[in-house]
Amino acid sequence: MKPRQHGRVVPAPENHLSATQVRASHTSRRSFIRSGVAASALAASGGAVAQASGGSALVPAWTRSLGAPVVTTGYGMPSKYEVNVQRRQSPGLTPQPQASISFTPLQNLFGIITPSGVHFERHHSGMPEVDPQQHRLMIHGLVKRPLMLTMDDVMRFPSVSRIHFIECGANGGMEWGNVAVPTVQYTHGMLACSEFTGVLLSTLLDEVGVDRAKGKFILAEGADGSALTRTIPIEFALADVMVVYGQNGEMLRPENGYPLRLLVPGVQGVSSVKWLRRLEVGDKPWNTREESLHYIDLLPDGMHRQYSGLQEVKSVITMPSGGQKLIGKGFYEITGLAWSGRGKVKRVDVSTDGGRNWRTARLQEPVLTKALTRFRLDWNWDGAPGLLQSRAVDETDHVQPNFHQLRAVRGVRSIYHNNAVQTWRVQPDGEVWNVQLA
Ligand SMILES: Nc1nc2c(c(=O)[nH]1)N[C@H]1C(S)=C(S)[C@@H](COP(=O)(O)O)O[C@H]1N2
Ligand SMILES: [Mo]
Repeated sequence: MKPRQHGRVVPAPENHLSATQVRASHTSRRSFIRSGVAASALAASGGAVAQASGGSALVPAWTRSLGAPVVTTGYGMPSKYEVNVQRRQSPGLTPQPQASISFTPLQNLFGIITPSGVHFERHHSGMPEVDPQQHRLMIHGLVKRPLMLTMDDVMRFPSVSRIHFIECGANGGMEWGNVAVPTVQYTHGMLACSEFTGVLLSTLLDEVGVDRAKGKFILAEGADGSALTRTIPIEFALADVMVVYGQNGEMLRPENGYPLRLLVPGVQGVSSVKWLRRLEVGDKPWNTREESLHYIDLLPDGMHRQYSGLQEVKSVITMPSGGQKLIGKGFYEITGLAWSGRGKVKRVDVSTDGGRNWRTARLQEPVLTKALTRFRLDWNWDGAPGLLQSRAVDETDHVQPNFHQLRAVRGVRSIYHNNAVQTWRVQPDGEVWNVQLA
């Protein structure tokens, strides 16, 4: 069935930007669509208007003049019309901006790669300014040849580039009890996906000669003020953990751990220690502050679950999503992201009626392990209220739970590891709201 009318999605104005900035970007989109309509009317009328105006009526000013010269120096920035695409902090979430979170604007992004400039940030003690000349990585503990590496040393090892997501374990943490935040940026925006380049940790562990009989765990430590430490089981370390210096084709950004970070694919973000300065091989978990006080799950029986690092299968519709507005009935492409810490996404089903009926979405290639996967589904909105949901299944056949299923096991007192199905309500006026179904 061919869609007759193309619907439009208008992003919600964000109170973090001035009203003029928001209006400017809306106006340009509307006028683009209007000139498109005028162009088809013109074609139908045999081009009479074009002839009368000497053929220039539809030729915009920027086509009739010289543009700005080639920029030969400097670092390129997005168009000024895209100024609304910003990382945002949740006002009131954290009292200190140094120990805070900024969220990725998932509603504005395409494909699976997160531009480095809008990759969410989570710092426990602010962002240190690390001089790569002075930075060192120490590898020691139960090893034969302890090493102290400079950045130059690290970059001489054989390297790999791989696309993986990083998701903070607390992503969605505000929504355990009920709806708390309006947009997908805040519900799911502690999530990003990049092409990372670096050295496999297994390569470095080979170099130092791990004591394979006793060395079962690795402690990773950051060089920031929090000296953040996390224990990583050696199986993970040998499988696919990377010591990373490259992100999306360039050096890591300062906020993402410049010049060196750990990347533990599929595991909650906290294990991907930034500004990595030390790796110690040991025989048991360290039980550090970030493993005993934080990043633990309070279960309904009052027990704490520790070391539950894996990010389970999850998905979310990013468009249409909370805070956006559909302008008129007609065709919309529902699109979103799916991922699993256990491997590849196998299938994503989408419902527009709150889970009564499901249709299988198209998955955009490449579908990569422990990476974001883009899904899409055609939808003709008839103007009736809708309840949009997506539900992902991964290659290990884990199915994303709904809130009832998740709460039956986990209760409502957790912060971390909420992978429940998200519901967006489309109202008859086109407004989209974050809701949870009773
Ligand atoms: N040294 C150090 N590493 C750190 C952190 C930190 O505060 N200090 N935050 C962790 C947390 S909780 C997350 S979710 C990820 C976030 O990575 P990003 O800031 O690159 O998005 O980094 C992790 N690594
Ligand atoms: Mo995190």
